[in-house]
Amino acid sequence: MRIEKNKIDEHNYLGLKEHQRKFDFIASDLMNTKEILRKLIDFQVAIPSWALGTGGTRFGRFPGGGEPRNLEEKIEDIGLLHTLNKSGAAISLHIPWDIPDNAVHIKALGTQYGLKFDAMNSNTFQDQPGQTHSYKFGSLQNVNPETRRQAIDHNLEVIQYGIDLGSESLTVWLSDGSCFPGQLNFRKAFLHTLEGLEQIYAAIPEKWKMFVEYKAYEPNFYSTTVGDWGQSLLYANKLGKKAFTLVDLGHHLPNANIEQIVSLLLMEGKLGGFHFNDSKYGDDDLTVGSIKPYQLFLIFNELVEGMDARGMDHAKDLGWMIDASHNVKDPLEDILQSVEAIMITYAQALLIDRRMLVEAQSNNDVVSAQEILQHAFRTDTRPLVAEARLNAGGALDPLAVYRNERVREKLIKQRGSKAMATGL
Ligand SMILES: [Mn+2]
Repeated sequence: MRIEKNKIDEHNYLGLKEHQRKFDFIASDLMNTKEILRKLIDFQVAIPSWALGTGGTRFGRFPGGGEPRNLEEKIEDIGLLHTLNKSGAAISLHIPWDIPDNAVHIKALGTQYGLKFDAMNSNTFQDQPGQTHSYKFGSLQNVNPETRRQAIDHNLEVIQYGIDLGSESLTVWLSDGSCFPGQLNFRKAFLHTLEGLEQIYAAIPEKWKMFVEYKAYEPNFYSTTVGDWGQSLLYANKLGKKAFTLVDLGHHLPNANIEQIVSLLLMEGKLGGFHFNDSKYGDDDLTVGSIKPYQLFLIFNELVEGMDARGMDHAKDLGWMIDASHNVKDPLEDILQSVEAIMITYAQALLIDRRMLVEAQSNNDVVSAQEILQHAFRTDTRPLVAEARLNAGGALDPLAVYRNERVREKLIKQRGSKAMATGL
């Protein structure tokens, strides 16, 4: 389904006076409102095709109804979200959950909704029906060369789908690892994986980026073969200039200093992409900003500082993607909340007084440094984000429009209460 522009205009008209009051208040304090609004408008986050259905856990899944039944409907849903918030102009596909049987048609459909195809994701963490070799004991690390070959071939196939759709990156996340001491020779597992990644890398088109995503644990609980940013960086450095590390917020051991990781990867020119989510304990895949908003702010602080130091374009030079999905919310509402949290936090990071911060740091003025950061973090940037959205043709309050328009009810009517999206 689509939401007509006049519905959004109606909603904006009703909220405009109150919005203007709030926006004028924050803008009166800023010297560079126009520049901030421009950056907010340009900043786009890719939505993963697997976040459109209710995520399950290994204990069960509770579908909410009206989930997209095919790739076309997934694109339709992401298009609908983008109509509302104008910040999600890209879709990230997962193969084999979303094989584009007719790439020309799928690409054209994306264009109709103003969407591009962001990073392609391969899957060698589960067996597909009819698959010759099992990934039970890993894919690229596997002791059987034929299993490794199969995993490489799958990635080559994913690259080809990406080329057809106009994507420009491949994300490789491997669940490879071991559950028990002695199960694996770490060195051999690493070298096999490197050899496989090299073969995949060789098929990466010149303009593309290859993202090597790491994860501390789960589904393997003793070792993971791409387990942390150090291992990912090792691979990326060995592979070459088109290979980068991808940071997923949920893929660290508890209390890891993710902002420091981000800063150093950026310094090395090896940070390629980012998966947003939030967590309390492990890879919980909760809504962005729902648990640790200050940590998200500190990460954005390093992203903005590090990208500016290298003269990078915030909107284009890193891959921004949401990677979250869970059991209890309407997944589309959840994505609206996640994107909103990202935009609010990005805006806060843009407000940090960099000159004052550098001065405080060079004087070892710890108190001022904290004050400068927290002043930005405690600024309510929601009116800035809403103004940017208004200028871009979106809704002042996307969630309110979504609910007023009874989108979920309409989707259930259209697709049925038992419709289930492919994915986890
Ligand atoms: Mn991820």
